[in-house]
Formats: sequence, C-alpha cells, structure tokens
Amino acid sequence: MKDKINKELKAKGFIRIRKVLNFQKDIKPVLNDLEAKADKLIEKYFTVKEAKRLFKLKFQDKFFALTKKSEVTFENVFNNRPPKNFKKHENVEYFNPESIFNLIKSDKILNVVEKIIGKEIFSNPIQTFRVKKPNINPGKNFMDGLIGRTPWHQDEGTMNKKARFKTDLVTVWIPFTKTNAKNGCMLAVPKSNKLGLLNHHHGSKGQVEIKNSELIHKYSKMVPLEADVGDIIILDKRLIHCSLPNVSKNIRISMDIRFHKAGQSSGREPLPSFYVRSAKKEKIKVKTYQQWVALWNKAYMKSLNKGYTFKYDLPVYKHSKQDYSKKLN
Ligand SMILES: O=C(O)CCC(=O)C(=O)O
Repeated sequence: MKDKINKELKAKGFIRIRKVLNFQKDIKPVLNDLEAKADKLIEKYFTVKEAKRLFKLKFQDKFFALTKKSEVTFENVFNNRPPKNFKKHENVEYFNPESIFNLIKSDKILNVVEKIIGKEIFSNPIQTFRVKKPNINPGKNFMDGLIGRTPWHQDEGTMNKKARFKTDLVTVWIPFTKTNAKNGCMLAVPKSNKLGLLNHHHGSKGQVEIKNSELIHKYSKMVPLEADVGDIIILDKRLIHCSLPNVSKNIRISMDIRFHKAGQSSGREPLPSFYVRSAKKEKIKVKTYQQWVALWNKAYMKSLNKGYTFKYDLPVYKHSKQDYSKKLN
C-alpha cells in the first residue's frame, strides 16, 4: 500500500483515495459547526424577525443571505485561519472549531500521510476552508482563492524561501460536498510535478499564479479532480493545478490541509506548525483543542501590528528556463 500510494503520487502528482473519511464521524461535525457559525452571524447581523426566518433555511441559503450583507467579510469568517492581510487592529474572526482540529489529527488521514513523508509529521499552517460560491457573474471569471476560481499554481510556490526546495510538503484536499467540474473542482496537469518549481507571478487581480499560465490550456493535458464526500485527494507540492469556476447553483465546500516532515520549515512562519504524529509520544505537545486555538491566536496577535499574518516572495528565477512553455510538457 505504501509503495502503491507513493508510486502513483510520484508518477502523476495526485491521487484520489476513496472512502477514507466517515460522513457521521468526520464530515458531519464540521458541517454542524459551519451551520452553528452561520446562525451566530445571523444573530449578530440581522434583526430578530429576519433571523427567525433565516434560521429555518438550509446552510446554503443562510450563507447566501450572509454574503449579500458583505461579501468580503463573510468569505473570511468561514476560513479556518486568519486572512493573509487585514486592517491593523481589525477584529478578525475565523472558523476553527474542534471538528477541524480533529480532522487535522485524524488517524485516517495521518495513516495516508505517513506513507508519503514518513512517521514524523508536522501539521502545516498552509490551510484553507473554502465555501465556494456559484459564480455570481457568469462570463466574468471570479478569481479568488477562497470563494471563487483558484489560479494555476504549484503549492510549493506559496511557501517562503526557508521552505522552498527543502520541505517535504503534502496536501490533503477534503470535500464536504460532492465535487465535480460543474461546481468548481480542481483541475490538474498529470505528471507536471516532474517539471520542477516554475516561475510564478502576480496576476492582474493580484493572485499568485504560474507565469504564462494562459498557455497551459493550449499545451498540457488536464484532468478534473472530482471527488465524493469521504474521499480525499492528495497533491504533490509541485503539481500544476487550479480550480474551475463554480457554475452550478450550489455552494461547494472543501478544506485543504497540509503536512510536512517534522523539523522542516513550514514555509509560513510565524503561523503554527506542530507534531501531529511521532514514534516518540512525548513529542506530541498539542493535544487539546484549547492548545491548538491558543497557538493560532498567538500567531494572530503577533501579526496584529503588521496587518498581515504571513508573506512570501514568489519563486522567480533570473532565467526563463522555468517559465511554463510548450517545451515543458
Ligand atoms: O479548493 C480549491 O478550489 C483549490 C484548492 C487548491 O488549489 C489548493 O489546495 O492548492
């Protein structure tokens, strides 16, 4: 099994593993917490009369009602970490319930991760919980890593210099709703993990993307990474991937969490990374939900004066050999 997972991941750059998580035990608790968070926000932002009506709706309709109030704010409050940038001293809210902590240290997930990076594992802070909205403005590709389309990138391109080329990073992508090309699943270029780290740049909307990414559709074969609830998708740190716009009528919910080999840089200091698995039990120091929340709060407090939680330079080589091009296929 270890060899099979590794072989496939190295060969293609991604692997979907079916039925790893259990709906009642692993997925539902997160959905319940999401709904509870929505209800709290409704209480806060709507009149008693409006709230009474909204409480009766499904999560999706509550979410639509909330985002209509203020798109920018509500996309962030459903993220499981503080945003990259915020206004100094702004009171930033985020979505980090115990059910998410339980997934990060889930044996079902760590048993897979162990097969890829070994037995000594750190939780990596490059994580995002995404409630991906239907593309409100068809024709306009809504480019935003959180609630819209994600640009073409390699995950290693979003790590700082301390980690780039050095850290063994693995991405675990978890769907909370069935995910397909219509509702905006990821799209991957098989075998692109063998191309090395490519030059990235800031696109016209400020997004981090592979330079010349407009050529990927022309020269590379692409496959949609569809998945059912319970499945997980593992990505190599150098896989070229993006996500499609959500052209369905419904939201798409997912979380991407990451792990790296213990002791290596997370690529996102000062955000927390910590042991989640080790042969030496005493190394597991973050055991309770309260400890985990405290770590994130501490990192956020540290960032308050700066107005950002993390920064990284994009991978930009002096030469163009690592620019995406027809040759790189
Ligand atoms: O979930 C998505 O839409 C994109 C996820 C992604 O690109 C990533 O996890 O690196």
